[in-house]
Amino acid sequence: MPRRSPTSGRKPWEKWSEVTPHSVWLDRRALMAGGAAMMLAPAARAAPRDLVPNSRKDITTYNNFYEFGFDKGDPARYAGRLTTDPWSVRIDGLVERPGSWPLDDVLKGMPLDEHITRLRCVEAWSMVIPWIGFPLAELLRRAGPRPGAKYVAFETLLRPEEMPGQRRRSIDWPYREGLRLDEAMHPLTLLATGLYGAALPNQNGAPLRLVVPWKYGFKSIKSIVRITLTDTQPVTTWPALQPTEYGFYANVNPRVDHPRWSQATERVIGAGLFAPRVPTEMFNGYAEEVASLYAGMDLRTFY
Ligand SMILES: Nc1nc2c(c(=O)[nH]1)N[C@H]1C(S)=C(S)[C@@H](COP(=O)(O)O)O[C@H]1N2
Ligand SMILES: [Mo]
Repeated sequence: MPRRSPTSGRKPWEKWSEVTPHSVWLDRRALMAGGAAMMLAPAARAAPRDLVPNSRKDITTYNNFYEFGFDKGDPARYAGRLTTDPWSVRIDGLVERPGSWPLDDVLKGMPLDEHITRLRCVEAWSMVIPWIGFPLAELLRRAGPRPGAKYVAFETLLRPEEMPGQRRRSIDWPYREGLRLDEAMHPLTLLATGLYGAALPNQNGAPLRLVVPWKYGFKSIKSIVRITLTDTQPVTTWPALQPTEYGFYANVNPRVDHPRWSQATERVIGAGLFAPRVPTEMFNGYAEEVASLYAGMDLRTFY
């Protein structure tokens, strides 16, 4: 079983320094079921379905990160060149304490923990990823949302010299995302700095990326440099590009199909060539935790 390492003299994401091989997870899960490993228990509650993480290889070689190309293998091939240190994050808009901070200062005091979550891409494939991260709410509380704040907007780094995909103008760079403030404050909404007990690989959005487990994967914006609190719904990359195909909310919903394909089932990455597709769950299996956020909304149209 992996041991918790001393944190002194280490980068925050190295708190969980032992890389945990896939097989060890099964043992750890059995232990947690027995209540013997509370110290290691993931803070994010498990979705109803079995949460055995995908292999590190699956997670780091099958990616969407269009700044590095459209092919699933492009991010692993090209993102290594991205300079992620130094890195700073600007927090502005409707906050009491706006400013720009080096990443180390952003992470100072944040409760880094392991969170095993499902990721369901709008393209109808899925994986399970053992993140290292902390609730976005912690950082927002530190910044102090002002009374008028209703939404949170996020921006990815704009650096075409290191991001070859940004030299194509097919997308209005930088990649942008957004959440309603209550979604952003929900304890399942994370900022991740690592996975599998090590620093986040560049292809997964180093050094800081969003994780919103109940929404389609495109909401989980990578390599964040700016977080802005606003009073109006922010313009976000995919709905701006294809408003008939993608919406701002993008909650996983097996009953609302994409105009060009069904969302009722998904292909589980790593399950093998002949594995059957599995049913997609409402809110990606997190309905119990998040459905109340959408009380009264027509979920057939708010996709
Ligand atoms: N900046 C940025 N963030 C992004 C993307 C992207 O192209 N650029 N792709 C999104 C999509 S479509 C998905 S499914 C997830 C994939 O995350 P992963 O590669 O870590 O599995 O990242 C999301 N975040
Ligand atoms: Mo995606």
